[in-house]
Amino acid sequence: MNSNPSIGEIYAHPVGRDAIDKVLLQLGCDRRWVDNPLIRRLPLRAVARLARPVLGLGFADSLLQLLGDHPGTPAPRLPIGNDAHSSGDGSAPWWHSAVFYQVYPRSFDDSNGDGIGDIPGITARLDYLADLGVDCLWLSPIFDSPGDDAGYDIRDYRAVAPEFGTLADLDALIAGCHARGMRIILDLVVNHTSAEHPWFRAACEDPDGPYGDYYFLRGGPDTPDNPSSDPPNNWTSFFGGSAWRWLPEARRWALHLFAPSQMDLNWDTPAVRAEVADIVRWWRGRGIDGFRLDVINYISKRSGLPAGNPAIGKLIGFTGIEHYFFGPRLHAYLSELRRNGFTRENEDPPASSTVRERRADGSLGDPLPQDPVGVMVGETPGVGVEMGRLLTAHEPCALDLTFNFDVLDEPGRVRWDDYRLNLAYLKDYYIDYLGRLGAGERIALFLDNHDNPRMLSKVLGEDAVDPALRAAAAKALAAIQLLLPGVPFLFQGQEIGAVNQDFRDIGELHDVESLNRYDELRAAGAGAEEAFAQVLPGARDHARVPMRWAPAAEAGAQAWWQPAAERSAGFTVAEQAGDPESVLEFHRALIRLRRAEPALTAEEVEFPRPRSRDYFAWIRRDPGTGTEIAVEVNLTARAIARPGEVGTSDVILAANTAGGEHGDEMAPFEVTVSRRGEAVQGSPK
Ligand code: TEU
Ligand code: CA
Repeated sequence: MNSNPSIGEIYAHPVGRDAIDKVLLQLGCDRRWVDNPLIRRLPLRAVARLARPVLGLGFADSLLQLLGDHPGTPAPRLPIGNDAHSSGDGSAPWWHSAVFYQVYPRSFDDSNGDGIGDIPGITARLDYLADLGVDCLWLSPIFDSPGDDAGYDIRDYRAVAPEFGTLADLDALIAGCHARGMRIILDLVVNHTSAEHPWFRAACEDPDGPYGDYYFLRGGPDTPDNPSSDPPNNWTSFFGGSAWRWLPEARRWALHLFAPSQMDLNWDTPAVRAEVADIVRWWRGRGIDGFRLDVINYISKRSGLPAGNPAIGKLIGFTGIEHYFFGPRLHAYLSELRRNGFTRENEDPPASSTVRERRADGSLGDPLPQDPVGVMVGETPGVGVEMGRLLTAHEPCALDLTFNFDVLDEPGRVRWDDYRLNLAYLKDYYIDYLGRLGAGERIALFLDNHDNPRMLSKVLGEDAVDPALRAAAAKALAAIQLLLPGVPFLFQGQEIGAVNQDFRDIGELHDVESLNRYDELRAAGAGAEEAFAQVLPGARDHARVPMRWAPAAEAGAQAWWQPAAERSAGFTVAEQAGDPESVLEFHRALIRLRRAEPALTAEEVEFPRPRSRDYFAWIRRDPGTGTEIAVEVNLTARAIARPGEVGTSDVILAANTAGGEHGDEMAPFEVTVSRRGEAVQGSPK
């Protein structure tokens, strides 16, 4: 690319397209702006000059540097059936049609009453998860950790934190999953370790020794004492302040993109990459089926750690991010890890256990051979659609799936904003995202996780106090997440319509990010109430409260490490189980339907009425039989007219119909799933 390409040329580059889309999204502008041919012809530098008040100085150079790191034309796509994504025999990999379920162990089930959820507690709920239809569990970190970031600061990658149980407990959980036809993946947090990890201790003791290069230690014996000197660059931490901490004992600065005790690993050091691959192989041997990889797109930092562009820092909220969120060697490091860590070698000892086959009718078969490649699910904040595709669908193969976080907020909004998310945004987002995929590509479908307020609360706001509306909207979200093409990741509590918590003051929050943000706001002059109000909407604690198994448990709720503040009747597992109208049973029914209908895990999809703001419909098609399944969702809390041409009267599943199935009107948040094609034309089912 020349030094002053046109907007169109930038947009033709996958990384350029995502970068422009990101800026527009951040500014709350319509992405279709770039479709204008006049704008496409404009030179980048001219646009950057005009937009200087927003983009600041040096935007064009930063962007071109980023593009220069990555090949402009994507390498050939991996053909399905003949690639690292396949099951080894040429068929599609298991996760193409799987439903994942994220467990937040600290708040799932507490087996010994110490107020902290634990591994035996999860094991005790495996029948519940299998009945729900889950194919694969993902556990947030259960490793030994000082707990400065709820376990995302790991001290020992091969040990279980004592509050969660023992390695033997984990082995039992793995075997218990496999026996029920479920796989299990763990959380690989290897952008950073805890400062208490032996590697970091060794690095501090001898910064010039072998472990010094495991981290980013900068400065030297002559560096004047902090705080009299400046940190090595202007990068900021996601949890506030500088991304550098002074280590008086080592007389060095150390990089931490997150909390000051989460030390960034230097992946340019081959020994670091070998250690990570070893950790993965070790867990694969214990029967672990893969990993979710924490902030994995941050592992490759630009050489020399150059200063971040302040304007980009202001726009995105974090200074320096352009030098590591899609770093120069990211793809190379991930494909290497796939090969050396996730891929089974013939000489590897057999895994302790492997998953039993689970057939479409739910019955169980024999244990399957271990997957040739453990699944790699990338947590990739900031990665857009095209970058995600580069990581998942192109040679050499890197990740299997990525989480695209743009789904969580409307353009121009961030997590901390208190606003009502319009479901029409989800519709636009998915139509665009799915429309950009090639054959064989899959997206991760997620709406909630342990880092975000509940999507249901974002959609309903105050109206979530109305139990009927709450249940109805929860079912509409479930239909979107479980019936669109892609791989759903449910987060615990979604299946019972969990919402945000009525936390009253900062004393009720535990999360490092919220507490730091609060302190920063206070330091900047905000009053206690005002600062709390600016933390609450985005607080990660909302999703981290205990799973509500039964109302009775609330008697002892105070005993939990984080008591749930939200206690409305009707939103516990015990109250919903067996009630066909419940949110829980609707999830079960949706997952059962996914399993039974090949159309719902095939790729083909069509979106009738793409521009409607209140009606979202899609038609899935089974290429084998030609069977079509139409899904219609009323995205609003009002009744709307039903367009006639999409659904049929052969309704196979519905929710919120207000009694009138497939009438001319759709009730608030109504969901209708109906069969079209062959079966409708009379072939008896
Ligand atoms: O989160 C990464 C991340 O970028 C955000 O989603 C994060 O929640 C933060 O709020 C950014 O402002 C992952 C984990 O999911 C999160 O729990 C950890 O705190 C973080 O990485 C560090 O390991
Ligand atoms: Ca416990």
